[in-house]
Amino acid sequence: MLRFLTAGESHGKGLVVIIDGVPSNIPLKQEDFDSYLAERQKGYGRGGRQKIETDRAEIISGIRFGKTTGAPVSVFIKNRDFENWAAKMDAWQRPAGLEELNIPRPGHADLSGGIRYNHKDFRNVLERASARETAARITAGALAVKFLKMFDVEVFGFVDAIAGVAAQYSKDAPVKEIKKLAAQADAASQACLRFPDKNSVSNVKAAIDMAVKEGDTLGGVLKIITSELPPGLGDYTQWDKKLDARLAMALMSLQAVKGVEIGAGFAYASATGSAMHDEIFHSAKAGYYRKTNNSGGIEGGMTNGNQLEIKAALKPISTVLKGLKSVNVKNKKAVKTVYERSDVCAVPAASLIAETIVAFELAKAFQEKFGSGDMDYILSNYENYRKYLKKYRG
Ligand code: EPS
Repeated sequence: MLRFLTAGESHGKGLVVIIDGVPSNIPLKQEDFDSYLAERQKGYGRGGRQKIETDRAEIISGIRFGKTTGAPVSVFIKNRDFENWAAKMDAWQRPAGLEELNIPRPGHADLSGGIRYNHKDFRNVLERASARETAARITAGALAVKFLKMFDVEVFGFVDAIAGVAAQYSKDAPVKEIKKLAAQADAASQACLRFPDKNSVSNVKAAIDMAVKEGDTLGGVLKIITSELPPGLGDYTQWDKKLDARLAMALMSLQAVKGVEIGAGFAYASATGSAMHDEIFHSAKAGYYRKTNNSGGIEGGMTNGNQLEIKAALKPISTVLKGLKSVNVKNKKAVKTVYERSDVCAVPAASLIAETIVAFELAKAFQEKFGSGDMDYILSNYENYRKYLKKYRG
């Protein structure tokens, strides 16, 4: 089974990811990892930390002469900022006079994590809860993206809305089209926003500028779409095999995500069945097909052959410059939170990370259906399945 674990602190030596169950003979280049790492650091509204870091994937194991070997792939990503934190993050010696962080930030893991692990110095919590962890996670996802490309599957994560400014685009547009729209808007605004609407991208930029000015932060909605997937990935027979459930869990694990919606999602709840369900048609050329995709490509916990459409809602970053009411846990005094350098809006970066999170879950589903071990073996099983699908559709 394909899986990964990450370790590392935001201001520690670096981040580590171990990806287990990787098939052999996936061709990879340094660039396949580093392009995702570099893109993750971009995004209008990011904080000062990204000027310090130049994230690069140092391959420790599992790749030889440009191909995966089948052994666990392990990767190290150095934190350049560690130089400035070496004493404060030392494994053994506490520097004399080091101040503790005793004021938990509302919205962050600080207080709940402090209670969970019995810390009153919240640095022990925030270092690991920080979204810096996604630098490790995106590396696992980048490998999954490469795996899916071998099946001609593309995944794209982009920004659907920031601060209530929603992108206007054709909702069922394919990956290629949305990618083009997002690139056009980025070029028009001279900012990395991954927002597929050049007419209102300046409003998004202005909303972020305003939040910076007011010492506040912003959230938004991100969307992930794929090219058409083969039907039958995932499973309806057991709760933890359902693909929609697994995608939702994986996306909810991304820092700051508070909601996940598949296809028309919440709109189903206030509509009639006859208005919403994607009716089934058949033609000799197309086989079974739908004219709508309200299901977001998933029915009964399985892909139905349409493109996947998932949204996630991101809360505003919880480190807020203007400060929020909190309590000093040492003396129980009511205080305002103290500002630590952070992002103002991380939705564009989160949309890219979400792209790789979805890719990883899909790669798992492909492996479950078509096998593990060697890539040639997996691809030949996939070819057989495509023949079976042709026969089935008649
Ligand atoms: C991040 C690095 C962090 C934050 C951000 C994500 O760096 P620093 O704390 O040194 O500024 O900018 O983390 C958070 C938003 C958070 O809430 O922890 C990164 O590399 O993505």
